[in-house]
Amino acid sequence: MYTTDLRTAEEKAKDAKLKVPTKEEGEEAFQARIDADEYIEPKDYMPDAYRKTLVRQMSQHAHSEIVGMLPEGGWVTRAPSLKRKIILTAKVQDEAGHGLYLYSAAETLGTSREEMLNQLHSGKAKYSTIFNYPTTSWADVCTIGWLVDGAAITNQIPLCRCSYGPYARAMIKVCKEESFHQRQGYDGLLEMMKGTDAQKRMVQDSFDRWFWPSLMMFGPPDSDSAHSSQNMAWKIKRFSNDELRQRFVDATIPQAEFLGIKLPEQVKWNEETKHYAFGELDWDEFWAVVKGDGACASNRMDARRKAIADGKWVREAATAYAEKQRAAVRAAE
Ligand code: BYC
Repeated sequence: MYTTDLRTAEEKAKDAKLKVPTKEEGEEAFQARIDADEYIEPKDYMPDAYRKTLVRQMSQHAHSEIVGMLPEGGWVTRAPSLKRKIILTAKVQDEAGHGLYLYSAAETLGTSREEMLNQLHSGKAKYSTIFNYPTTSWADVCTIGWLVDGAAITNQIPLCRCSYGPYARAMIKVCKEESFHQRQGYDGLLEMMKGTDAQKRMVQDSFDRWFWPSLMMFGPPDSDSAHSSQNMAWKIKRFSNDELRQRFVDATIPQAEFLGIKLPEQVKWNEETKHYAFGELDWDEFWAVVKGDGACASNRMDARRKAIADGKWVREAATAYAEKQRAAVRAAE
């Protein structure tokens, strides 16, 4: 009789004695590895919910990188000098690279890039709220570098120690590049603050519009964060949304003061806590933007869908070429 089981009788007897762990035992052993700060790798056992939340967060992160290219990409031709154009082009290309690392890392969990992109384009998957705000001046491009990339670094440095190995490793390179982005943005603003009154007003106006949305990048308050407690137990997140938001405010306010920006009245140093207080954010606005009501939401998705449709022939040509190469290799063997 035909059989695919090629084990000897001895091996079969040995295997029969092996005890298959129950789901509970598997999850306990998994949590013990997390508690011991071990990295979880793609072929290791992981609970379905761990896999699911990682695909959710990593794909949302990847989508944010490629949607984030759109507001800045629109300014490449309008950058004020050749130097600024070159720097901005490099930054926008870096964001594409970040998307690539993140989609690749997420694919190791068994969801294809095509599937993740379909979820973005059908409106099922989220991307960061910040990219649904309009970029109306050159100062906005610099403010995005300073505040948006600055907030991203604050969030992503702890992700370099995330329990899922491929995500943690992707974050190390991303953070190095984001820190260049943050500095180029701040440098652009410093330059403008040395300029005319109109340039200074442009910087102030830009800060006033982007400061609050940049604080919303850290997600809802801890009390409303559905995923935080489990994701912290799994060491995907190392700090809560509110902790990271506070860390970002504390680092950013002295930088704003150095620039000569007038701060919102809610922002005040608290001598007791040794932190800057900043009052309550407009959480109704946050949830409305999360649900797709942002000023630029439909533009962003139209641009993404157009890019996918326009690039179809390139993907088909690349696939046909790769197939031709494989056939040539097979023929030569
Ligand atoms: N925007 O339970 P919570 C960049 C959703 S891009 C939209 O706290 P979690 C850059 C959340 O998904 C940087 N949605 O969630 C690129 C959840 O909804 P679902 C992007 C948000 O996951 C180009 C619900 O609200 N960085 O650097 O524990 C140019 C409840 O939230 C947002 C990342 O993506 C938001 N802001 O924590 C320049 C970092 N916040 O999924 C720069 C990786 C929350 O249940 N992501 N939601 O339907 C994270 O660290 C976490 O996912 C978050 C949220 C802190 C964002």
